[in-house]
Amino acid sequence: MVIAEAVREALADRRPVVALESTIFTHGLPRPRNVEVALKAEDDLRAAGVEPATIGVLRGVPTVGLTVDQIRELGADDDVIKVSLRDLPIAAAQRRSGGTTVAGTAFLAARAGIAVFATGGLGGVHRGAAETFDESADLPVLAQTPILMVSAGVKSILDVGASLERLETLSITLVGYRTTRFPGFYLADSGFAIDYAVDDPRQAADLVRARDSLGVPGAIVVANPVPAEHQLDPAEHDRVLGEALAAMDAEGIGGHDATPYLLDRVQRATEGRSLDVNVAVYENNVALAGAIARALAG
Ligand code: PSU
Ligand code: MN
Repeated sequence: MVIAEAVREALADRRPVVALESTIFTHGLPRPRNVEVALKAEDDLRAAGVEPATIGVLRGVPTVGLTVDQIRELGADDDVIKVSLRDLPIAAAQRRSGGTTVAGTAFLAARAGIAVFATGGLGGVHRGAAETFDESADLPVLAQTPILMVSAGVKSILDVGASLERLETLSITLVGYRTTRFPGFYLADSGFAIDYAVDDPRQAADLVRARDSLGVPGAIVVANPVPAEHQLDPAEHDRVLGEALAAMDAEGIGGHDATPYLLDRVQRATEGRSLDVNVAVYENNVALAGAIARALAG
């Protein structure tokens, strides 16, 4: 694995660093918006005094701190694969380029010594998982990865209740940001309550210090709702998602194709409105992750 010099220096100087995933721009968002969003996230962090570390696999090399050109290359590559943790050895040995999921990114970020990570919405338990066993590797990997993850809950295409149960079973520390309503990715409120909240970045940083001093092995998830004025209309959300799930069933799609399929389908059915929400969710999470990284460094 390669760690970019800027990231290595920031870590050595104990300056704030935030890890960013690459599946969001290789598989989650359509071109050309994908690369614009990825680069803007980096610019926003730098403007806030935080070193961004976008993580992905470039022609077989797991890279922590992709350059602008490398982000453009991954974002335009038609053969780019989706790299969860189990796919890392394949991508490396077979010299493939890959967008790393939350699972793949969290693993590489923690190995590089990065403490804070931002995504849009975590993976979780898919609907129908009682039959298919389809649960994102994001959850078990976070259970064994000491990182703080900012996410707008789990993606609303999932079984949110089951995902919350699995977060509990897997001993992933979970707090809302200024709320005890669990966010629903496209929606500020998924309809589920959680037990605890933090009210500012300093309190989130306190959780990291407590976790580390106790030796608790897994991740802390800070569930950050999209501001209500940016959320998708709940009625439109429910209707479009119902149609997308039915279409996925009819086409027999599952496994690692399920998440990109559903996100794309919802984006098209909402004529891009869900895409704007997805981007707003992500920017909101990147900003909070930056503030937490600063609190942790300061
Ligand atoms: N958040 C987004 N868009 C995405 C993802 C997250 O706003 O595309 C990606 C993340 O990389 C996450 C993955 O890890 O979706 C989950 O896929 P799966 O359910 O196959 O594990
Ligand atoms: Mn899956």
